[in-house]
Amino acid sequence: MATKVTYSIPNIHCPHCVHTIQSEVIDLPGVKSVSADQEQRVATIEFEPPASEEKIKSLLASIDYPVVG
Ligand SMILES: [Cu+2]
Repeated sequence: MATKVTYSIPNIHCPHCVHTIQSEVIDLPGVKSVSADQEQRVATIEFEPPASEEKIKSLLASIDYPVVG
């Protein structure tokens, strides 16, 4: 069963950030969709195992877009 979570990512500041986040996170096995928003600085990610919140947060931190909150 897929889970949909919206993460706050303050480092999002331009369309390039949106593109980078979307293209990196979608490559994680189990991730179904990624929608990043430049204005609100959030990314909504739909995923199922083997993806997990821990893996998604770890990936985002590794590409310099750490999740806050
Ligand atoms: Cu940017």
